Amino acid sequence: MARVAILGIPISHVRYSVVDDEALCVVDIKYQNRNTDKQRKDLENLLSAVSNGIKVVDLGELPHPDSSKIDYSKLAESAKKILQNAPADVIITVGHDHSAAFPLYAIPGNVLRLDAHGDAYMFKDADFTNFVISGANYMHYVAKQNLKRPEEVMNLGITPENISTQYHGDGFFGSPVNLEDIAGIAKTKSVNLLDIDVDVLHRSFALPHSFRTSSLTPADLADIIRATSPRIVGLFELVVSNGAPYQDVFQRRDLFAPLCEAVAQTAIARSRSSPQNPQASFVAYP
Ligand SMILES: [Mn+2]
Repeated sequence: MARVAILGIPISHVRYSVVDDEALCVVDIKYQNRNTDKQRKDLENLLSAVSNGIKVVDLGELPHPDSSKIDYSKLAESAKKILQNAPADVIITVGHDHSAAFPLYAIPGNVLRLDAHGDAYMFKDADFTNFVISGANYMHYVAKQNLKRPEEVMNLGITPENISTQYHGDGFFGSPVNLEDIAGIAKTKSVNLLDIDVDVLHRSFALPHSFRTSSLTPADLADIIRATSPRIVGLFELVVSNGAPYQDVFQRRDLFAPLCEAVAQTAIARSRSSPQNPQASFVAYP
């Protein structure tokens, strides 16, 4: 039976302040144990409700030894270990601050990033002195630290007026695309990670806290999931503005049921063609 696993990455922002267009200077990001417990449970229930063709596995939270200072290289290492070995066809990761997606960029493969923002604010201190990773700048860090090559990432900051890779700092990651083309373009690359900020949805579907919204519908997102067939789907910014988790987020079925259905279908398709299945990967020669 196809398997979908759930992993929480419990990083929340406590304080955020945009100082000017170029630098986001005041941030306070915390690792908060068990902060995704209710969301993982609700997501598990929703996945099981929309599809009886899958088994849902809760992987718990990405572990981190110390909550006072986040060590992103340790998180990246454990993300690699857990996600590459997870007994699952598709893994959904849930998190609050979008910087929680950062550890996923340590995992090999192409990324499609969907957001109302590019999350690649530059820092004035180009050598990263006093750099604090946040949901506004982590893609700048990914680029500058060469965690991914530009051709491995399609970073789309989509606004209602303009579908483009805007806010991406210094020209990394491609050029503007049309909304209708996203699934088609993404299909031409094999996408391992689909990194989604829920503010990429149109405001009629928005969660109450979204700072700014975009133009996609849940059906658009479901189409993109089916077209790209990713192994990892990250859902981020599942918070209210004061940093507390938006507890009932997965009870918004209008928003998340289509995504869960698409993930279940992807898991079923991947389980049938999985190279991990020895019967599928070895050809019997006469
Ligand atoms: Mn974001």
